[in-house]
Amino acid sequence: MRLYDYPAPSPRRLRIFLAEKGLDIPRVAVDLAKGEQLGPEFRARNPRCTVPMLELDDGTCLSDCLAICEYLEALHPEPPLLGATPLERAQIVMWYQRIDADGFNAVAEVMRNASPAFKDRALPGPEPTPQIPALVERGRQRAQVFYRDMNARLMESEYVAGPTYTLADIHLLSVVDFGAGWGRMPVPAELTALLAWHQRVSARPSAKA
Ligand SMILES: N[C@@H](CCC(=O)N[C@@H](CS)C(=O)NCC(=O)O)C(=O)O
Repeated sequence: MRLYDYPAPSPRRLRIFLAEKGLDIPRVAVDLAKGEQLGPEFRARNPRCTVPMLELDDGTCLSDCLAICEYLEALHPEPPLLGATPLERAQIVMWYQRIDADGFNAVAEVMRNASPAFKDRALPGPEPTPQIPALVERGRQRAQVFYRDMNARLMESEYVAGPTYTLADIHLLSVVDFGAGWGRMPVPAELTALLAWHQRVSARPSAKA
């Protein structure tokens, strides 16, 4: 197996997942800043031109972090990061998708429509997409609503999807750090449940991945 990787939030999600599982997969660097994801070699493996991407020994390529984590969880069930029962799994995936749609996409909307580095790259993928400056402010508003929603959830639950640390927490950690870093949108001080959760999950050794 080979993992195609870059220091960006989606590949980080997978690196944290691997660290929690104690798995070490050889990595291939894809330099997004140089546009290597758009080159013919990578595109032949992943026409969506995104990382992370997992290449199996028979040449099968899996893109999309959730799909890769589902596959690795089936191969290495311990410790469970996608639940131990069908209901737990469904709840974890539900929260993961919510974090993806409302959190990751909001911060990405800000970054990709604001930064000159993303000129004509407002969406990932092979097609050039022009920036829409108005989406920066909308993305900021969406991110604040998202932070408040996650704070409300963490007031009633120790971890995002229930009483244990799961892939949903990994996703939220990567989004909060993405928002605070690239998006310059730290979690507001009054959202104390979200901040306390962030401190707890950041203290896990896997958070350094
Ligand atoms: N839903 C995908 C999202 C992957 C994604 O957007 N990756 C970004 C890095 S965080 C990327 O590869 N961007 C390529 C580009 O900007 O051209 C997943 O979960 O893997």
